[in-house]
Amino acid sequence: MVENRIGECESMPAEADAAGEQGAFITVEGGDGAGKTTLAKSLAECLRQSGRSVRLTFEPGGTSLGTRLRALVLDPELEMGDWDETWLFLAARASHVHDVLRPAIANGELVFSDRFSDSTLAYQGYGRGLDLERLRRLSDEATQGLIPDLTLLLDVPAEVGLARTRTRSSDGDRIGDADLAFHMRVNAGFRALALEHGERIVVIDASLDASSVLLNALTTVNDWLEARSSGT
Ligand code: T5A
Repeated sequence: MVENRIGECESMPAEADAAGEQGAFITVEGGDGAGKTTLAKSLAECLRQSGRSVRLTFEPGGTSLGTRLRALVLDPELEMGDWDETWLFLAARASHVHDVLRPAIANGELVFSDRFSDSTLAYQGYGRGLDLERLRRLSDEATQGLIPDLTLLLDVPAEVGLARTRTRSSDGDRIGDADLAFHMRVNAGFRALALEHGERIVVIDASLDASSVLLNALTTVNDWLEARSSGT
């Protein structure tokens, strides 16, 4: 259940974005157990309380096809090559983009996606060692050029994130169960992407408690919405 973090939500002005009907696409990224799902749900709740039309979605998933592909790609019993894994994530993303993301953005919704293309670059590129330029080209085809307006990158040491995920029961996760060195490469990859795309990726310290992470993320989203509505 999502905690109702009233105090943090109150920091969100009701009329933060004068152009409230304009859609936006915001992604939440980070390593396993960084707290993306927790944050995305709380953010969506706060923004809905401020009267916005908010869509919360995730990858891999978000569509019927994506849900089936998620089960396949995370199945610890299933062996697959690194490019096979990549194609499954890209297929899930393509259906997510044309069935969910583009229509919701066009409809004026504030769309939050728990993971998107940066995850493919961080996990399959930096983590698995696949060619980054090829991944970028394929990703661009899968998304038909859709780029997030803003990305919140939750940064936490890999061992802290993994410890968080391992406190809950799970049937196993083919990627989450990879060794610590893999997850450290993924995190380093996310940080490299943040340096490369400083215009849209904001790094948030996710080793803080969940309320502080939410407050920092709300401030970031609010600042971005205000800057957009004032045209700066
Ligand atoms: N993947 C995905 C790829 O390899 N390539 C791709 O292109 C894509 C899209 C599944 C896997 O697929 C990989 C990455 C993943 O390995 P996922 O379902 O998003 O993707 O998997 P996870 O990142 O593992 O998602 P989790 O739900 O496990 O982690 P979250 O969402 O980051 O963390 P969350 O919010 O569920 O929190 C985990 C625990 O920590 C607590 C929560 O209560 C929960 O118990 N928590 C905190 N504890 C302390 N302080 C905080 N600030 C906390 N925030 C949350």
